[in-house]
Amino acid sequence: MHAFLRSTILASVLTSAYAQYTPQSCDWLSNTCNKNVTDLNNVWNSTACAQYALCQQNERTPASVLQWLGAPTDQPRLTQSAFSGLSQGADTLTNDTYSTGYQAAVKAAGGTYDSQADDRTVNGQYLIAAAWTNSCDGSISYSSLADWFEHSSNPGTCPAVTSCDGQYAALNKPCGTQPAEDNGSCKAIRDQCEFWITQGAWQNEYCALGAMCSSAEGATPDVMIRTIYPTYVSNEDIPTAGSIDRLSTDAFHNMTGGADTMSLQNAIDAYYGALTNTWTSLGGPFGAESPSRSGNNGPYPTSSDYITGFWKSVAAWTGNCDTLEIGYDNLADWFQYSSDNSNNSTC
Ligand SMILES: *[C@@H]1O[C@H](CO)[C@@H](O)[C@H](O)[C@H]1NC(C)=O
Ligand SMILES: *[C@@H]1O[C@H](CO)[C@@H](O)[C@H](O)[C@H]1NC(C)=O
Ligand SMILES: *[C@@H]1O[C@H](CO)[C@@H](O)[C@H](O)[C@H]1NC(C)=O
Ligand SMILES: *[C@@H]1O[C@H](CO)[C@@H](O)[C@H](O)[C@H]1NC(C)=O
Ligand SMILES: *[C@@H]1O[C@H](CO)[C@@H](O)[C@H](O)[C@H]1NC(C)=O
Ligand SMILES: *[C@H]1O[C@@H](CO)[C@H](O)[C@@H](O)[C@@H]1NC(C)=O
Repeated sequence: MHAFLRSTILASVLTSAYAQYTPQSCDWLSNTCNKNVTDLNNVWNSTACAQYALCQQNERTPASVLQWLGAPTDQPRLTQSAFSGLSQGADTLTNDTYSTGYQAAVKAAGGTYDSQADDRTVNGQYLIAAAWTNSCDGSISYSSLADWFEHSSNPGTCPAVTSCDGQYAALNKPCGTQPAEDNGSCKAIRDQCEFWITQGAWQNEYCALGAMCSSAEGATPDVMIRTIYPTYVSNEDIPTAGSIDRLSTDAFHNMTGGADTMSLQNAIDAYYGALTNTWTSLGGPFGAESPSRSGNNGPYPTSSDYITGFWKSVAAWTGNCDTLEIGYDNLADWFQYSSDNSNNSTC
């Protein structure tokens, strides 16, 4: 079973190295959005630059597009005129008007659009912006999209919904920052998760704990999984949180010490336990590493309040604020479904 998974991963890496997540046609737009032709004091009045920022979003934020242009950071909001260019004159931006407008923009920039290569990723770009603006119903309004241009680059600003279709995450990176008490501990947990993630993230306690602590930096389970896969694996080959097997009852009982519900104290113990005598790899490529106990510990959080913090947001999502005790089904649901329904509440 594991050998099968590994060879699948390795084989798909070879083909996906060529399948970039950014549409291949996106670069053409730098012919019509660049520092020579764009009004640098009103960049988001340019349909071409708005298109470019949207098709680059997995690699560059709108703020880094401005930086690349050498334009001031405090730009006026996206103008209605640029929005109309994006939406082909329609009041709202839909997948259809976005795709049609994008294809026209590529042609206008002197480029060619290859449906086979780009339809899926262009649709993916649309869905990312739709999720960020909480517009999964199929259309993005002018003001929501203007908000995306204005705010989506700001650290700590998380998307409303991670993904409209469970395939394309709104951000590949966490959108916030870890509190100081984390002290690098969450990364130490995620580094261990890497050894087993291709066998199903929720089949081991390291990835489970890693998803929970990553929520402290605004990363959903989907984003945590994508963070752990190497960048050479294309998004389409990375499983989403909801598409893999539910939390294993073994991993759950390891974290609860055998109890039927997981308490705050269990979470604290499991977290510190996972940082004690940590795993390291004796070698091998991603998906086929040889994990071994290192004899090393930590780094531990500087305070267990850190664990209390993320545990409370998980407990709020599962509706267990009264006791902070979470049963197996509820916790397993959090791993599967919280990426598509981030909820952002805490106890
Ligand atoms: C801008 O114009 C300069 C001078 O004509 C040229 O050298 C440069 O390549 C142009 N840059 C872009 C991005 O078109
Ligand atoms: C925005 O772009 C449109 C179309 O290119 C142009 O007519 C208009 O004058 C621009 N508006 C501003 C404020 O620059
Ligand atoms: C999005 O629009 C494109 C072009 O119109 C189309 O090929 C694609 O099937 C659409 N995707 C969805 C999910 O509707
Ligand atoms: C549970 O813990 C035991 C003992 O540390 C370990 O052997 C086992 O692999 C763990 N199981 C899971 C699913 O994490
Ligand atoms: C915090 O991290 C530093 C650097 O890794 C480490 O030396 C220190 O022991 C950690 N603090 C705790 C409480 O483990
Ligand atoms: C997230 O929000 C809290 C507080 O408003 C609710 O109690 C939870 O039920 C909700 N969780 C989900 C999955 O919607």
